[in-house]
Amino acid sequence: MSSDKGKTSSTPTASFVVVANRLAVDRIENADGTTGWRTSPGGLVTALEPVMRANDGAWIGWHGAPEKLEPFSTNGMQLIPVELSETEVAQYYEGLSNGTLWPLYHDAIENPQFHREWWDSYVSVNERFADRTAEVAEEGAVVWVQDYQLQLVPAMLRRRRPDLRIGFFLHIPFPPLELFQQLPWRNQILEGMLGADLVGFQLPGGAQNFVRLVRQRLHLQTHRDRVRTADGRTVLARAYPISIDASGFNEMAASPSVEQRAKQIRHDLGDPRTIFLGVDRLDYTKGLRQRIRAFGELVRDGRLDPDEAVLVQVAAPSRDRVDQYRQLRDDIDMLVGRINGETGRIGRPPITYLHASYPREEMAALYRAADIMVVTPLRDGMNLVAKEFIACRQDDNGALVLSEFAGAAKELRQAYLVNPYDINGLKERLVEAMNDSPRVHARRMRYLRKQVFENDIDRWASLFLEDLTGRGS
Ligand code: GDG
Repeated sequence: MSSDKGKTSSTPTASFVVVANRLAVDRIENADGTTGWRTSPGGLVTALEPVMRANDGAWIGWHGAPEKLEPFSTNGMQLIPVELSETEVAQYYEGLSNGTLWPLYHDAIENPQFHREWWDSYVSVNERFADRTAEVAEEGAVVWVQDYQLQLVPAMLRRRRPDLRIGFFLHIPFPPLELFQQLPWRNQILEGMLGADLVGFQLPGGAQNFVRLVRQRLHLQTHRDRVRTADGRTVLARAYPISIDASGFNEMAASPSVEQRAKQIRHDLGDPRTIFLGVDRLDYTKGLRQRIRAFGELVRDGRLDPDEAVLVQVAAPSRDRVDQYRQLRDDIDMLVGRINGETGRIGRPPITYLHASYPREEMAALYRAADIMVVTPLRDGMNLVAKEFIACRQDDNGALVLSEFAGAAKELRQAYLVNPYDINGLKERLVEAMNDSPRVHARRMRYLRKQVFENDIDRWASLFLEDLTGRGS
């Protein structure tokens, strides 16, 4: 979809700017041995591409590699790399972002760690993102800042550029007061976010937590979803549940090559009656331990016959330099090994565990090949995997088992909802989803597909941008 050899220019400017921790690019090897960069079309890029193209938009972010990279343009989009030193990667990214904020915002499932030098690094990297954005944004530009790594950017940017229209969207849950209050830098974070004109959350609960905190901690006046700031501005705090490029997934899954590959996957698994599927980043929020234990017990207890039911678990490598993630990887390796060792037969392990990342087509083939998708996070801002599975099921068959604690559970009411901490309950739900009739599956799936297709990523982006720019309804 893009070229790696875009033109470079030293100071590109734009009237629409997205600021995110990561630049959506992958490093590629050219035929002549040189390296280049290619945009990687994730959901956010896909949704924003038309807006980007129409406005000659710019995307500012870290390119994820140690070498310095000049700005370049590709497919009507300027890409503006931000450099991070090794120490900053350790302190700002792996430290404060993923060792403090990530666990704290996810119900403190793992202990959040508080280190003052991590915070200092977070502040200075946020300053750098704000500086770079202030250079790139044209007079009166619309700037959309993404996620928990950059919560200070809105206020920093406003100080530099009061002319801008600034939006902020948090992709992960915004925690309840009791948890957020632990944060030694709680007021700074709230003030940082309040630099935006519009602060977006996945769920109304997150927006309400934010408004309550602002009222209690910063003593600002609030009314419903509005906050009156000390400098007399009004900031809106609202929910915009994120979604996926539903028709894109639908089309991909319908293609003959994906259909063929899905058949092949089923065949390679021994053509079992039921394939359970999990797809997650290897993250302790995703409830992998509970899910694998529940499945393992069902096999051990003889309620699932491993000749007829298998679990395929894809766990994409993630943050593997953070201690808690290394520990999780070892735990899961051991758990899967034990279950397969105790209950498998030659050539028939009940669990196929894949610690790897796959191309999107392969993901679509897995979604098509599966019967029961198992999405059981202990806490999740939204969870796109659940929506991707639904978008790939044009035959209205199969079922989704979904955690009550995924943001997606608020919209996907016809999934088989479950409390992932309750292993017995989870086991019952897996069996129920497996045994329900195709008619019941089809009725549920039709509802789920309607929900996902009516509320896709384009709608998400346009609702947010309409509220931010005051255009539309
Ligand atoms: C955060 C929030 C929120 C996974 N493995 C592979 C692969 N994936 C893709 C999936 C999906 C994405 O990664 C994962 O998105 P999720 O939403 O499931 O989870 P997080 O990564 O934790 O995302 C979450 C999201 O932000 C958006 O706001 O929903 O709550 O935590 O798209 O398909 N993609 C490919 N190969 C893999 O092996 N190509």
